[in-house]
Amino acid sequence: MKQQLEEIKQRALQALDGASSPAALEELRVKLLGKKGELTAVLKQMGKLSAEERPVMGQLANAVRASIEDKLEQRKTELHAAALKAKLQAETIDVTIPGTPVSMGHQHPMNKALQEAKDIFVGMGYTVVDGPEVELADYNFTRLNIEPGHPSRDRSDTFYFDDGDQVLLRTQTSPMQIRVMEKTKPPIRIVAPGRVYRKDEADATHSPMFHQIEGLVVDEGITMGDLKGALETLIKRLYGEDAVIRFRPHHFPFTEPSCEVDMQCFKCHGTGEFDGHVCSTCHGEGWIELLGAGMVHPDVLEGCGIDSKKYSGFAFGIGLERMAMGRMRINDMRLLFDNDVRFLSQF
Ligand code: 2NM
Repeated sequence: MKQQLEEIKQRALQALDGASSPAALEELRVKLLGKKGELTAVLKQMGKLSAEERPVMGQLANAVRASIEDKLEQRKTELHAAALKAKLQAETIDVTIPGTPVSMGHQHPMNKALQEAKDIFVGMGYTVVDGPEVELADYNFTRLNIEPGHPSRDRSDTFYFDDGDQVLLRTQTSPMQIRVMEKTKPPIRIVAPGRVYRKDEADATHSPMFHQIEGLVVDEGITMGDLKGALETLIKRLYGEDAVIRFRPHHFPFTEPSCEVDMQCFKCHGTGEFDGHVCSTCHGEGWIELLGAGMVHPDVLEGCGIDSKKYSGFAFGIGLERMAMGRMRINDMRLLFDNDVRFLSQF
């Protein structure tokens, strides 16, 4: 019986060494250690042994079982490692193959125009201020000298939230200038960029939401000369040193005197004609309107607690869409709001 056991062990270890798959290992385990296995068969003969022999053989049988189990475990580990190695080799990744490109986004042209304008003003010593888009009629109209009944207050022009026409979507960013003037002592030098809202039908030149950047300078001795210098600097930095501009008298309730500033058309150079046709950029005018400006009305200053005998100031308002369209040769304002990537990716 001892010999039988030794033989089983030798054959078992050899067979296990030769097993080349987990399935073959399992088959061997059943064959060697299972209920109908070889070892069990030998153990069943233990009853025939003498009392002295029985424990000796029992020990030996257990030792044989243990070495077969150890071998099984060892082969299992080896086969698993080999399978993993083969899998890793088969799945080698070529890291030099170009990947799927990720398309990069970029700033919206309106944001670029806004950033450009802000940079120019910051370079001239202005501070950028930000404020609410939902405003009080008091800040948006009354304190800007826009009296009750003025057409711009009409419900057909302005978005109101309440029946009393007191809360609205700001129609310009000048309420921010009022907020700054009532809280800050001169000297004041600010620009207020942001969204403004008017009940305009959307067409090639209008949108019910658009962007403005409004500026305000208040100090002792500020004159129309300062206004002209600041705006000329802005326009030349935006459109180039050879930009030709003109100041034309105008009227705003919040400034006196007031003006509008035009730039000579960059396409027809002021002639109003291009290729024998009416110039499409300036519609034959020869000039392109850029902005409105003026000396802050003394009543507006006084309304904010600023002594109009000691201080004076200038203010201006620029439509950013118009500016961006001029700078980037865009001919339809709606393109700026459509968010069509085919358009946006050109900038
Ligand atoms: C414009 C044109 C002219 C303006 C005036 C003020 C304030 F608050 F100081 F009175 N802020 N902005 C102003 C002046 C705005 O936009 C076309």
